[in-house]
Amino acid sequence: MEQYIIDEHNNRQLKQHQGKFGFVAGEIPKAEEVLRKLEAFNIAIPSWALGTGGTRFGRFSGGGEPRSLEEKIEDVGLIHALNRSSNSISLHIPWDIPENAPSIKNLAAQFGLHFDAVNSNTFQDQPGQKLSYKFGSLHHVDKAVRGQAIAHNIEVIKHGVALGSKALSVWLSDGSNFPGQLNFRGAFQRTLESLQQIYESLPADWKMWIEYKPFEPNFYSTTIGDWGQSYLLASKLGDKALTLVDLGHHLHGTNIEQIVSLLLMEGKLAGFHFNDSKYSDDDLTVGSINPYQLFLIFNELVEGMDARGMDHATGIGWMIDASHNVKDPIEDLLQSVEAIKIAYAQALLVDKTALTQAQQENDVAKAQEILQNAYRTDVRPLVAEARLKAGGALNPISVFREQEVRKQLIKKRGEKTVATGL
Ligand SMILES: [Mn+2]
Repeated sequence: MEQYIIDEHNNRQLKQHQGKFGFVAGEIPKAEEVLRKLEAFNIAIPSWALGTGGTRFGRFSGGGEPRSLEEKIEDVGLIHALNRSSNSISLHIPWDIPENAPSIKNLAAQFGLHFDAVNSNTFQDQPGQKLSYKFGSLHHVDKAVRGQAIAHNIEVIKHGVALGSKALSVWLSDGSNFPGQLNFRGAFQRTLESLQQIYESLPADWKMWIEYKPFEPNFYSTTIGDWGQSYLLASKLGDKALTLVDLGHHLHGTNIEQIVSLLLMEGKLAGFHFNDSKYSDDDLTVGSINPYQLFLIFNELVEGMDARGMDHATGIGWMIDASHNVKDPIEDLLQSVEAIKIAYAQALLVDKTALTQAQQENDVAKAQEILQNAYRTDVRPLVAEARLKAGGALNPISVFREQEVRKQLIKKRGEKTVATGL
């Protein structure tokens, strides 16, 4: 995407934008500081979100999907050029094994991108794989299967080192489908021992992010099923191990913002996988179902990070983990990043002094007023202004559509391409 195209689009919309921005900026204190923080805030794009998602029932490609890691990087580069908020990509091994790491790193740098966490995969059997993960990987009763899964994770770290990543993200599907299938303590201990061996292979400046999920693909128990189990593992492993929160990995009604608050308090929050859901792990566009919950989570993040003097942009990992079946993946990712930045901006507007006082006085109605006053502020012109200042588009999706980018991608890559992923 040539910069002049974005500039021309911005010039056409500038007057209208300035009117809206001037109004909001006049209403809030410290607008400049909010803009600076918004400009610094980036969210990593997962390599598997650039193709159309599917379910076990089917997959309906929208065409022009990236056919290679290089094309995935090009797509993230386009997203970043439009929103100036997606300056990194998170790779999944083995779907995205870099054949030539220096040239991949170089290509990413040309788009202003670097590599976020690398993700291992022991939830599927790969072609030619010696032993099966049908009954789990790091928790498996057979030491040889565990050894294979450990070796895979160490291999993923090596790929990450070559690309300049700083974290290994581990999500295990290990669990059981029926009562009696598994000894819970045994499964936990074996998982811990396996993770310890992987942990020993982490470079000094690396982290291990341990993701949890309550169910699916197993339907009776999951060995790392909730934040407590992840936290227990991370605590036993050491300082480099942290708990990763994926918004879709909770049962209905779970108070995710409270989990976030306590993990931050303990210095054990690795970061986020953002998505939204109506029923369970739906992987819907961030903010599409419950934007208020997203705001409440960001409110705790901002408050908790400030309490520990952490940098919002770099203190923990920020990543989208979504996969959608009916939208253009690039448009969906632009929407997700926008929703995250809106929630972040709203959280920055919360009057903390007044909220603390209301809490101290048990003034419940006042506390709610303070939070909802921030939530109900239309911060979209602030987010747009931050994007404009960074060289992005006032309306990224409009540019994507005006330029008929998907049509060009289909012409170049074909109608029937399928990106590696789920
Ligand atoms: Mn996830």
